[in-house]
Amino acid sequence: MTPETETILVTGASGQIGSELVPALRKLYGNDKVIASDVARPSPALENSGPFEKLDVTSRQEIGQLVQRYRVKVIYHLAAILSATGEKFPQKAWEVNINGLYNILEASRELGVRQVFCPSSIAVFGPATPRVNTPQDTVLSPTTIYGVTKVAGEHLCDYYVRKYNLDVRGCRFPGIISNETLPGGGTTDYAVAIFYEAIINRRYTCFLKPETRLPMMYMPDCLKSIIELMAADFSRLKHHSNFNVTAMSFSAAELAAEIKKHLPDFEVDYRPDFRQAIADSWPESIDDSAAREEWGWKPDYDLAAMTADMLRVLVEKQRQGRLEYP
Ligand code: AKB
Repeated sequence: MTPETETILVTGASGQIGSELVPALRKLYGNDKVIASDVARPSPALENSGPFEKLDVTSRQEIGQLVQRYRVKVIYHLAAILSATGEKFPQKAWEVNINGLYNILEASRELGVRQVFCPSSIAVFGPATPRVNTPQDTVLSPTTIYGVTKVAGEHLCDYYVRKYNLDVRGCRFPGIISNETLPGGGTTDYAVAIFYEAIINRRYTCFLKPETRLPMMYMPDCLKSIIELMAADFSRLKHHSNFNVTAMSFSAAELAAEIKKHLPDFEVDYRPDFRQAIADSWPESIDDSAAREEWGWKPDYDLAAMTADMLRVLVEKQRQGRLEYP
């Protein structure tokens, strides 16, 4: 567990996970102990609840200055370019995902950071990997640049564990479904957009085929996995930065049918685009038994519970005039 006196830095704090992880960490460790950072402008909620610093993770100097100024001991490194944006801008994906991570690890090694969390992704897998119940330790031959950076990132993190005794941990996240901040530039983003469109327009055009099945997780489980993995006893971990974690798997059509149980007039049509090939290269479901054995991972939300909660929260936001969707 992070000692209460330690300062925590979160990169990519304005993103989908960061915007909910920062409040969760501030609740646990105190507002002033958690420095939120991002290249993008913070939301008022993020800015008003504790320190926020503009940070470009491709600048080693900026990271070093922040770590020194706040005497940072723990870093949650969330800044990344996701799969769909990565295919549009592969050089940028490499720059942010690889050079950014290298800068974070080097600053941590040099400046006495104690612990680092860096998310990985189901994008580490590729067409040659078993697609159903994908094992923890298996073929990693991704076909996207995002996947390539995540495989390299996992190995780099594990190298710092072995070589420098830096405590680096990470999960291979599936698609994350949330109702606070929209995801940006991912292939699994449809599973968030569909809820907003269902509530606002009762119609959604999905960019994946109806039968496309992917592993997914609701944000409360995602936050729980991060916090529990970081608190786990290091000596019990056989893996470090590459834990498979999952909560549910569903196809686009199954998600639409679940939403229809609550909103019977909801209609979906399907117009697959370039993201279909990315989704087709990823597993349908993954085996997270290593995470369960090594640090007690267990999700709380399945498809039915997640759908009911997403609709409850978003409908309430709409009632209060706070439902923001581009
Ligand atoms: C994406 O779709 O790129 C991400 C991921 C699965 O890592 N949500």
